[in-house]
Formats: sequence, structure tokens, C-alpha cells
Amino acid sequence: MIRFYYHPTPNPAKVALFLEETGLPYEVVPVDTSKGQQHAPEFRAINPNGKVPAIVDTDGPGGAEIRVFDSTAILLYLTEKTGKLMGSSADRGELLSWLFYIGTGLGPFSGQAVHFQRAAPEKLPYAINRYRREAERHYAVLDTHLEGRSFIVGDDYTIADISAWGWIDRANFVLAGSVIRSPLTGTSNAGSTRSTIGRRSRERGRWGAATPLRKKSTMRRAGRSSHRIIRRPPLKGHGFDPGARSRAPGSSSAQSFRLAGRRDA
Ligand SMILES: N[C@@H](CCC(=O)N[C@@H](CS)C(=O)NCC(=O)O)C(=O)O
Repeated sequence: MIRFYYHPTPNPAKVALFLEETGLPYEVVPVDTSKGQQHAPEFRAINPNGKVPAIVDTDGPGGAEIRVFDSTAILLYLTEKTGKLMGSSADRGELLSWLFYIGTGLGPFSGQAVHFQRAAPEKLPYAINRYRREAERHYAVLDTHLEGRSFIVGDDYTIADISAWGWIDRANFVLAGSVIRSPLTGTSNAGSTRSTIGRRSRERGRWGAATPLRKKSTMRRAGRSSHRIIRRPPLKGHGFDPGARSRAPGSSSAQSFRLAGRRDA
């Protein structure tokens, strides 16, 4: 069983999509980062970096319980565990390259662009310009690579697509008002990849994996899926607020998602 520490923001969304795609049984533990729950000592014991996502695999190597943190590490760990969505061995170099490009470039620059555009107490033109441009440039690199391709690596759907999806799905939020071709217009290459992933998860009929854990209906659907939301006692000081069960994941609705995006993306 995978225990999945989650908040409805882009990096956890990648892991949610992987879990839904592969049908691995999992439990969701909401960690409301807009309330600082990522700093609770109990969560820091799982991710010393104090960010979501993180997982605990109760059936890790040799049957031991192990933790994995950072979305890219989790995706790689779970592909090795399941043998799924890892592409061919001939494409391993490509897979690793795109995974790390997303994990160290597209993701962090997008996150900082969101922060300086939307959350920083002061509007700092230099910082906004730098991070916004780098975010645009990273989206453009991906978009160019996707020209004439269905998937990022080889001919198959892999964790590179899943990792990119976490950010492609939020591109309108990161690049609102962008002068470059929007990745979400549906005419751009990245927009097509996003549609392909959305269609794929709808066809699979599984809990709308392309919009994982961020719709109000999530809690109602949860009972029909392979996972359950687990309830934890509140932690002193920081607390996994038991009320979070009805707000996160996904319950957060657009308002909470925007809040989370502003503060934590
Ligand atoms: N490199 C990490 C980044 C994780 C990350 O930045 N997570 C955000 C949500 S998308 C978070 O936890 N923010 C809360 C905070 O920074 O305190 C990963 O890919 O998992």
C-alpha cells in the first residue's frame, strides 16, 4: 500500500496521475500546505524538505516500509516498482533527460514565476521578468520538442508525460497573459499532449485522473476508486487538521487551489 501525502498543487498532481494510471492501491493523506502542515515534525520525518508530494510504501524493497520524497524520485521509484510507464531501455537517456528538465527547470521556474507574479508582497519587475521569461522559455522548449510527437519520449506514454502534465495543466495560471503561444490553446503541441492525457484518463474511466484530486466531487468519487482518504489525529501546533478531510484533497475547490497556487506552486 502506498500512503500518498498530498495537496492539490502541481507536483503532487503528477503522483496522483501515476497512481490512477497504474491502479496501484493507495491512501491519501492530506497535507494542507496553505496552513503550514508541511512543517509538522511528523511530516518532516517523511520529507525533511517539508514539501509535497511524499509517499510511504508499506511494502518497499524486502517488504520494508520506506519513504520517498520529491515528485521525480517518486515517479522513478514507482516505475521501477511496477515496471510501468518507463518506456524502452533504448530511450532511458531521453526519459531521464526530460524528467530532470521538468523537475529542475520547468517546475521550479514556473513555481517562482507564480510566486513573484501573484504572491510576493512587493511587485519586483526584475524578479517577475526573470522567472516569467525562464518559465516561458521552458514551456517553449517542451512545445518545440513535442512538434509531430504524441509523447515526450519514444512512442509511448511514460512518466515524462505525467511529470510534464503537472505543469502543462497549470500553464494558463503560470503564463496568464502570455505573449507566447499558450500551451493550453489546444493548438499548441503541449496543449495537444494535455488533451491526449485527459482523453486517455477519461477513456480509462478511472476517477478522472487528468484532473486528480482537485474537484469538489473528489470526495464523493473516492469511494469508487482504488484509494481512500485517511484521517489522522491533529498534530499539535501544525496539525493535520481533521477538517482537512472535507477540504483537501481537491475539496479545496478553485478558491483553495488558487490560494495554494499563489503560495506554494
Ligand atoms: N522538487 C519538489 C518540489 C515540491 C514542491 O515545491 N511542492 C510544493 C507544492 S507543488 C510545496 O510543497 N509547497 C509548500 C512549501 O513550499 O512550503 C518535487 O518535485 O516534489
